[in-house]
Amino acid sequence: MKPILFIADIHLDLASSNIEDSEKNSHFCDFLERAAHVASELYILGDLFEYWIGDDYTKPFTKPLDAIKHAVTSGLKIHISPGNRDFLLSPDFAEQTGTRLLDEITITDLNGARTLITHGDYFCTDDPAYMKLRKDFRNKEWQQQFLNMPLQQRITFAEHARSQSNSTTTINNTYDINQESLLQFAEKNRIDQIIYGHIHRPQIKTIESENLKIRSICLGDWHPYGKIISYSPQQTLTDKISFISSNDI
Ligand SMILES: [Mn+2]
Repeated sequence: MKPILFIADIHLDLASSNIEDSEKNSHFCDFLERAAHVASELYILGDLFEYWIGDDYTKPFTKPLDAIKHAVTSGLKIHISPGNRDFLLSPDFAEQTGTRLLDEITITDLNGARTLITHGDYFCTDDPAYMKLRKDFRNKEWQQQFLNMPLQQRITFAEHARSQSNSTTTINNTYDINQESLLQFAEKNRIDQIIYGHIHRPQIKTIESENLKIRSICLGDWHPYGKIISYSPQQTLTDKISFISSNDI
């Protein structure tokens, strides 16, 4: 059986003229083609796109969208979690691309290990301002109002939100998920491990409290390559997991 791949935070930005962005875009398309041969499933854990502001703004993304469709047609199952940049990906998008949109909090069984799969910002409870913003953005009425806005206005909004977010998340090294919130959730839901992204600091570690121990796997963002995880069908919770480069698939 083929392995399952986990990636996050590709932040595709097709509107950008930056050389690294265009390298990343073509690397992502190549990666998908190779992944379709070597893997059975691919989990994209949020922020596939730098921002997603509605399904009427797909034109810049034609190449990666075609690459996704092609990989799906070749037999790769693709699951996509909503990130804080692309939570507006719609069921229609999933249908068009043949992918499956995951709930923000998804718990799945990986060879007997109950695994929480999520973008990660759900647990950034140390930042109350961000949590408030997050709540507003997830509000269905707000989303509908936003999607009804003219395209140019939505682009301006997203560009502004991006500059705000860049100044807090990537520059601030202390930005992290709150371990207590995570452990509370893990205890309540009997989680053995979490796989997430968002923080852009790839790391595999054990997080524990008095009565609980979980494995925490934070994936890397892409520049143009990303640190990703390949989960083999035999892999159990006690086996060592290590990162591979998206370029080595
Ligand atoms: Mn993110």
